[in-house]
Parts: sequence; structure tokens; C-alpha cells
Amino acid sequence: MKALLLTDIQIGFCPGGNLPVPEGDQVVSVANALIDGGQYDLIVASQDWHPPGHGSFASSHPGKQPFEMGELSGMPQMLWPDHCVQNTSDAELHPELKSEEVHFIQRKGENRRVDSYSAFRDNDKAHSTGLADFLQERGVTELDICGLATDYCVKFSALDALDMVPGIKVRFIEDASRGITPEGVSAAIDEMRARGIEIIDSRKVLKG
Ligand code: VGL
Ligand code: ZN
Repeated sequence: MKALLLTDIQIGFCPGGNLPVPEGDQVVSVANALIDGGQYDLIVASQDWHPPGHGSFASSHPGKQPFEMGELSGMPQMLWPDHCVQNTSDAELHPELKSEEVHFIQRKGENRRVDSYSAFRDNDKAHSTGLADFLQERGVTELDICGLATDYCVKFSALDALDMVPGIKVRFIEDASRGITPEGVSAAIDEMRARGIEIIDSRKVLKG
């Protein structure tokens, strides 16, 4: 079983959104080509889904600005602009993403006291979303990951897939992904590669 995980391709992470990733919207057409390519038995999307006043928001920390480091439940935490608040347009999947072809949407980041970059578990690793069991139950042995942002949610999801789904093979689709900073992206790619994740582009998927 081959699955595709489309990570956080949401309005909030695209230009014009509250936490825009440079060129974030450019992943949409590539993601749609992957969806249409017919290579995947299962397509999953993750959705950052924060309650108002989430502890990762700088606005929840008096005196702090977005992109400063702070602390959340005793752990160092990058403080973000308010983003992807539940039931706001910022949290919606990108309107041009073929989300009608997505079989399952995994929401995350709902606990105010801990951030959840990974689609599989919170940053403190204490609470799992259930996505690892979902993939394992369906017999997924190969998982391709792409989306936003490479240096945060994509990387953490890819590493957790390896740790949490026994025997799974993980690939990162670079041209279907964008990150917040260039340094963050290259460090994330190095880290993924060092863990045995194959770095590919969408052409490799589409030619079968
Ligand atoms: C993300 C920062 C905060 C992401 C989510 O999707 O990469 N980054 N929340
Ligand atoms: Zn978030």
C-alpha cells in the first residue's frame, strides 16, 4: 500500500495567509498532479487546527513578538503569529487543492499547551493523533510526504512516520514542498536524508 501525506496545504501557510511560507501556493499544482497521477492507494492531508489563544501564538505571551523564542509547558517554543485558528478561512485547505480526492484529513495542534508540528504526535511526544495506527491498519508500507512547511511540519511528520509506523519506507517530495527559511530547509533535508528518507521530485513519482 502506497500513501501520500499532504502536509498543511492551508490558506494560512500560503502568501496572503497569517503565517505565509514563501511560494507556499506553488505546491498546490504539484500536489494536484500527484493526486491525479494514480500512484497512490491512499491520500491523507494534515490540517493545522489551533484553538484561539493557542500557546504557540506570540499573542499568548505578553511582551513577545512572532518569530521570537519563548516557552510552552516548560519546552522551548518558537512563537508564531496567530494562524490556522479553527473554523476560520486561514485554517482551510487551499481552495485549489483537489481535497475531494483526499481520503482522510488528520487535524492537529488542538491542545493549547503543546504545539504539534508532526501530523503523528504532539511536540512533547506524549499524545499521538492516531495517524500512525491508521496507516498501519491499512497496510501502508510506503509513504510519500510533501507540503508546508519543509522545515517544520513536513520534517517532523516524515521523521515520526519512520519512528511510529513499523517497517515503513518514507520519501520526501521536494518540489511539492516549501519551507519558511532556506537554511531551515537545507538542514531539514540533511536530517531527513541522514535518517534514510529518500529525497525525490514529483517527476519520479509520476513516471511510476
Ligand atoms: C507549521 C509552524 C506552526 C507548519 C505549523 O505547518 O509547518 N509551522 N504551525
Ligand atoms: Zn501551527
